[in-house]
Amino acid sequence: MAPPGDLRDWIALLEREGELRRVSAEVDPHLEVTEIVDRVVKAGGPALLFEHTKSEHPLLINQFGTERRMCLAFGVDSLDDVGRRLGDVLEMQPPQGLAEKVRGLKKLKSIADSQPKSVRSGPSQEVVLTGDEVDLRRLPVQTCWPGDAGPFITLPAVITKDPRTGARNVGMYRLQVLDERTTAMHWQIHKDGRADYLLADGKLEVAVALGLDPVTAYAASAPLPKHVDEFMLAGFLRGEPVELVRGKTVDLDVPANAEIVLEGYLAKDELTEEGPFGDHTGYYTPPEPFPVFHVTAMTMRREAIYPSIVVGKPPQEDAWLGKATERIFLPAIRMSVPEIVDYDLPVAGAFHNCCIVSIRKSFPGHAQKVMHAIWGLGMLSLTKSVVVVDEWVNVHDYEEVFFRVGANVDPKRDVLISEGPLDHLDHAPTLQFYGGKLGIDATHKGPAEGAREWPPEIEMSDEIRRRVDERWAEYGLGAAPDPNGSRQGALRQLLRR
Ligand SMILES: Cc1cc2nc3c(=O)[nH]c(=O)nc-3n(C[C@H](O)[C@H](O)[C@H](O)COP(=O)(O)O)c2cc1C
Ligand SMILES: [Mn+2]
Repeated sequence: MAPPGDLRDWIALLEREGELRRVSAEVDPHLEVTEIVDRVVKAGGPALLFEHTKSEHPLLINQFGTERRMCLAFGVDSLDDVGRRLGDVLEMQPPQGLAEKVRGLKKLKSIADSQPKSVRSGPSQEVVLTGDEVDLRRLPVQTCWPGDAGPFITLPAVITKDPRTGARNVGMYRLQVLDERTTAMHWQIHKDGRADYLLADGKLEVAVALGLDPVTAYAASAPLPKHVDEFMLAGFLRGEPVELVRGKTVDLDVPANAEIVLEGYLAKDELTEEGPFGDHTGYYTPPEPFPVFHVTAMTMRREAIYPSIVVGKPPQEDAWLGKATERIFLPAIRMSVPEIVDYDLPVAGAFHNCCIVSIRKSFPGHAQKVMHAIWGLGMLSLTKSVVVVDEWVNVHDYEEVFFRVGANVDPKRDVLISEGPLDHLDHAPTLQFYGGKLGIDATHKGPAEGAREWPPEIEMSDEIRRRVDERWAEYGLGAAPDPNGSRQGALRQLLRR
């Protein structure tokens, strides 16, 4: 099934699948929406389309809030399928024989087709407001938490160009609405949009797309290398190029199918206090200076739908955007570190606090090598703690990981304390951006690593297992117990997968 072409296709798909509820009661984007969504997300509930928001525009939220909806968005049965498609292209080898050549050509075509396509006009410019006509307060922008500094646009795709190369970047960076025509631009120090800004001379043009098809919206949050255009990833994952139209007041191309586009610029060195904001760390991030975004045009579809998301104490809706990234990028990570079998970024660890990784260990110090690899790999470099386990350990089963850490670790020998860059939002380190790293080697070790002879693990023999399977009914114990049976509450599943 092809992924949806725009937000309205997506809403229709969600509705057909019983994954969306329309709410006709009037609700207030000031705090009330958050409390509703917080309850619905935690119950694994549907996407919500609030039709009456004290503004002309309906508000869509929780579109990504379950694994099933994430899979619907990508048109797959499992998020690993998306990763495999990407991995297939990354691992392309010179083809041997005709059949492989044909398959290879198909893969190359899928890359060629992922390039964004320019079109002359698009629904995102049905309504064009410029200059004094622009009024951001007409959008149902949420104030998410009681301590927030004001309303924040939380699900944007922020488009910039590298002033040196012209290469496009798309990133999801929240925007605090300051008045009718300005917002703050919260790109953190490790992010690509900010790098474009630092390279700009005087001014940097920016466009912000709101209300995209779900794959393109996801792509804005994907941690690609700086020179790779997130719209290209979106085109590749959708199997159809992202269509772009020229901005009305900026020299940037914007998605033709967006519900709303904000065009404008940042003046170099014009900063404002951004925050506080109730963040995905579960804490408020304190006020900090960020650039001011001046909106020169606001273009829209007629009856535009405004998309939003709430972050806060995990788990929230963004958990599934993060899980999508975790799954989609596994094959790419394996390209650089092939001994990695699997990894898990626990939702409760806000993604950057912990990475559990299983490896095919083949030499002394291998676990330490992989820790350092993680600390040197793209956005994973900000990971605060890394737990390394052997290839047979299920990294998504946190109880099993806890068992391995408890059983296999001599803290004096197997815990590595290092230091390096940390997430912009991490409030724990003494210094912002820089601090301690923790590596825990929970793999099996032997004399070559200073351990004693490692004892064998307890396993029942296959023969006895088979016999008990066959004879289970004879024992009169009812249905055979499901090893995961009692543990599958919706929340628990989200936390453990
Ligand atoms: C809902 C949501 C909100 C986000 N808000 C921000 C933000 O305000 N600032 C930021 O720097 N990153 C934020 N991120 C993370 C970035 O989108 C992510 O790091 C992305 O890779 C940035 O794009 P870039 O790699 O092109 O810089 C957010 C992610 C999600 C899913
Ligand atoms: Mn980028």
